Amino acid sequence: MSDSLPLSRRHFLAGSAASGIAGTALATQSTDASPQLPAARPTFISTWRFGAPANELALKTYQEQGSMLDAIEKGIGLVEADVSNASVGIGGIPNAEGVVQVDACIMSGPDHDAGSVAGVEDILHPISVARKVMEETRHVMLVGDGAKSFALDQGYSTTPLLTDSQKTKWEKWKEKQSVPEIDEQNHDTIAMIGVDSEGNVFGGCSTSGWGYKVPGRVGDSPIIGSGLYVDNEVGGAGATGIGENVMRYCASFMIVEAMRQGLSPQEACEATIERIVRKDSKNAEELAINFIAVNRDGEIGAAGTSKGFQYSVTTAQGTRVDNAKALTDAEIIEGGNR
Ligand code: SD4
Repeated sequence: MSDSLPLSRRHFLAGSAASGIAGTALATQSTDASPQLPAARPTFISTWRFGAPANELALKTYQEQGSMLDAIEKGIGLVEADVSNASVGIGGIPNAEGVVQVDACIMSGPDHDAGSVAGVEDILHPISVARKVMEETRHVMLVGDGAKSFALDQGYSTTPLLTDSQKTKWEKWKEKQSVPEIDEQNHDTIAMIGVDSEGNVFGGCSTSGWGYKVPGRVGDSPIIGSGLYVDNEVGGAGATGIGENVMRYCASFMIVEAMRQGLSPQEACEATIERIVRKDSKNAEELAINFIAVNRDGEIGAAGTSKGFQYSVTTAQGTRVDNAKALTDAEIIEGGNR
């Protein structure tokens, strides 16, 4: 069984190309996994339903201020500040010691620059600190206490990220200490990719990671090429799900490289999932990996091994929240090699 990515385009998504971005307001959820929306620029695509208001803020920021990095930072910052979101920023599920440790990264396509922080405590906007790492240091990634000190040096203040309700849940968890599944309720990383009106590609990703993780555990989200990757010649991709199953494959990088070889964003997401599922000892469901992608033209794609994976896309025409195509083991095995 071949591991190689396909070298030719295949068109296996049919019937959904005509579905447009829904009107003005936030969207309609379509039932037919229809990621083939008309390409438009600027475009913002992000993981999950809560990506919709984040995209809208990103688009507004870009339209008003002209900066895609501001757009990505503000859009993701909205989700980081949302207390009700249990896997990003404040309100996130803590680690096994009851401490919220957050991860984030940002990438700028035109100069292929990147910044990242991991395992940071008490910082409300890790995406902003990741941007500072990119812009103010000669490094790409800072972790733990060093990242926190850097944030404080840059003028950010500390904010307790553990909410009372997450503390209560953690205390209950501690009694049992069972490893929580990453499922539909426990799945909230935001990865966002934006393409500006000229086709330049930018992206960011932010998470508090796997709930009750071993202290110090870092997932895919802040790892360039795993939870996020952009290449200005091609497009970008981002991930959500069990980071361990994404980072072992540099999956976002793999998707971007598949697009470079001529696949559409949708085909690239699916081909990458198929390649991982075929190789891995875990089945599709156990892998729990979900991806979004967009190319320079603003064409989008999304696919996952989790049935409930939704993504949000925003252009000047409006916002749409959609179910991503779910790839099961059976489909992948029946699908043959691609
Ligand atoms: C992680 N990928 O830390 C993140 C978690 C996630 O939906 O995306 N949850 O592994």
